[in-house]
Amino acid sequence: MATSEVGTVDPTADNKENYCETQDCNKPAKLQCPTCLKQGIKGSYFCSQDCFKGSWKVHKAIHKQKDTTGAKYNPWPHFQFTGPLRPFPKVSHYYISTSYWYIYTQTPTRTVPAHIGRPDYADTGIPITEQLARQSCSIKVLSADEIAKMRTVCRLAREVLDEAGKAIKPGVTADEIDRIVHEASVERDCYPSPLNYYKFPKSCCVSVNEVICHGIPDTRPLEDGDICNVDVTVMYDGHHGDLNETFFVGKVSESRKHLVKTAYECMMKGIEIVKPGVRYREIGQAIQQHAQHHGCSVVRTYCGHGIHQLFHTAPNVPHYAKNKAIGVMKPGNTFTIEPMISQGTWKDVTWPDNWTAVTEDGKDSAQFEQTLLVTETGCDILTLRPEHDGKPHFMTQ
Ligand code: 1AY
Ligand code: CO
Ligand code: CO
Repeated sequence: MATSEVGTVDPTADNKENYCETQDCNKPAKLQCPTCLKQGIKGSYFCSQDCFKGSWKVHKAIHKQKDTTGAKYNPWPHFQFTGPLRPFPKVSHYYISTSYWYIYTQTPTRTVPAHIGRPDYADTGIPITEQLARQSCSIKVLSADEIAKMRTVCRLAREVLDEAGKAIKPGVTADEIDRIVHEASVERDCYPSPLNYYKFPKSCCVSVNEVICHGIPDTRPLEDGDICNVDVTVMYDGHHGDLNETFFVGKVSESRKHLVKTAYECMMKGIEIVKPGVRYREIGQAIQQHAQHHGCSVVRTYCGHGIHQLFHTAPNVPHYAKNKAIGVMKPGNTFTIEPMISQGTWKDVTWPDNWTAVTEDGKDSAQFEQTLLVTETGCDILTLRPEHDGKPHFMTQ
């Protein structure tokens, strides 16, 4: 969709044709839910009482949506949300599109100063070198010089994540966390790798509650009791370092604590088996066994990955058992382990923003990630937290 100018007119004004909110119905619709009318929620319409009744279980979550502008909005009336989380509708900037009003829940794109080294996709959104490398699926063995650069960038990535972690508390928005990540990266002469990677619009991923991964930072304030994953990757001196942690926001329920602890342990179970000669496909076995033992499931769509001069490359590292991953670990390989562990189903659904991955059943999901270097005897965790014995934030919060 082409966006043109920033406007000052009421962006919630309804001057367009409306269609039934029920998934796959799409008939012209004029009926509005009485609760929506009372609350001033725009964008939600139904063609008939039957569709309204059929959609009720999913539809009613919008009534609980929090808002600071007085304007509630359903941005994707034809998408069946799986849980209570919604993209946050606060209008800080909005754009007039040619065909209809579009409310932006994100703030404008941030820029990186010209003196900082940029990946090939920074301007085009297309990671050309990564796509060319995809044809050969060999796993790179890094030289001593390249390993030194990986140690440096992974230390910097850890510093950036720790800065974000300090800011996490109820009321802080994911957009503010993104600003902190962006500024902490730039202060260290790093490029925040997610920015414009396949056109991702922000500098890190922030994934709350039922969001599995790739949440786009928006202006929703974190709420007491949320679990919030921040995934940071930075590029420095031509190399990427990648890590993420799930944080507690205020006072978190015991069941969420159990999920986050299990996700952390799953990552550690995977890391423990890493040494030369082990097959990449064995990692998933160790992880799924632990997840299942604690009543949790393992997401299958998103995997760990090789990382060095490229953000995502060979090997592909599934976190589930009985996978067919290719390759044997060799000293000098660098890759991530980043299991996404869910409380219900392992199945994922992607929001219409084409990024936000959520659980199909709307139950919570948690994740941890480290970048690893295979050594002669095992592995070094290049993104380990230097203080607190390397413990993650949720254990020391
Ligand atoms: C990812 C992507 C964007 C990401 N993370 Cl902001 C951001 C954060 N995460 C993971 C865990 N990308 C990944 C992976 Cl494994 N791989 C890159 C992958 C992808 C991109 C977006 C979402 C998910 C996965 N790209 C694969 C596309 C390859 C298509 C292709 C291109 C050229 C030749 C053959 C195939
Ligand atoms: Co990712
Ligand atoms: Co990663």
